[in-house]
Amino acid sequence: MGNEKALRYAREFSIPLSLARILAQRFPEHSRAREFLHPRLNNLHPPELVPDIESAVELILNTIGSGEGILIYCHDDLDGYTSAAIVFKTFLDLQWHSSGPVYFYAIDRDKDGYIINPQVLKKYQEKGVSLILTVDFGISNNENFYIPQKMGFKLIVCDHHETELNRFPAPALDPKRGDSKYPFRELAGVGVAFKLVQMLYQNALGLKPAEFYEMKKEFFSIAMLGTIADRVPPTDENRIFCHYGLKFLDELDAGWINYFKKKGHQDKTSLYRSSRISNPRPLPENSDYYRHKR
Ligand SMILES: [Mn+2]
Repeated sequence: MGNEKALRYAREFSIPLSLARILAQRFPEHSRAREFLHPRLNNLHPPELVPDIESAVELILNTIGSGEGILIYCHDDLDGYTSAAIVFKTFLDLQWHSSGPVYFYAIDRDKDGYIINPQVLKKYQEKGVSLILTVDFGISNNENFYIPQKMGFKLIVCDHHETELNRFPAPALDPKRGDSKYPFRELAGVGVAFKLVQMLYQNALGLKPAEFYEMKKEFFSIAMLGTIADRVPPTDENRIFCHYGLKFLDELDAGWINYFKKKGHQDKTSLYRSSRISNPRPLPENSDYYRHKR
């Protein structure tokens, strides 16, 4: 029986029998096997299904429109940095001349632990920040909601960690929430950030999903790095991010890709692998780096 399936997979997908045997074991359902071998952008789930995403988008677009500043508060690993990177790039894209500054801050585990640091927030409040957006961080502790809100900030938490909370005093985007209707709960932090920026582009610029994917190929490659580094299961949307992230590298001429090439990672496969074995810091450490008014 198993052998019959393997033979069928080998024939239909034009792959060696040894590979078809493994595939038949892992994916007895034909459509799942095909999806794994040939990931399709069409199989990405609608971002609308992420909890609280509509209110988060509204809050962000209002903040950008009103000229107030935004602080992206991220986890200090590759998933956090890549999440911050695509959100940061999106905010710059959607800004116009009267928009406020956009900053990012990576948590300092020794100094801050896993609770938002009010001293850090205070510093950015003085620089005109009114909205805190956490990425790959924040959902697991109540304090991360109350500290910014007590200080008068607007807040959005965008995360993929488990949480025992079931009431959220601010938009909390996480497919692992108990009440989440999102069809795939294993996204990395950068996967959730990808969904958020997709909704932002779609709402702000009136794009369709396919147009967004075409316009922002780089985001697939960035999402690929965080997804691999966080070691989330390489299935469903995670596989789509990695498949297309790798494919699009060839077409992209971005500074960070050239950086990896210059560092001696000569081909795209080694860039893919290096996100597993190294933890590069593509963003300046806890920096004051920001872009103000274009
Ligand atoms: Mn993560």
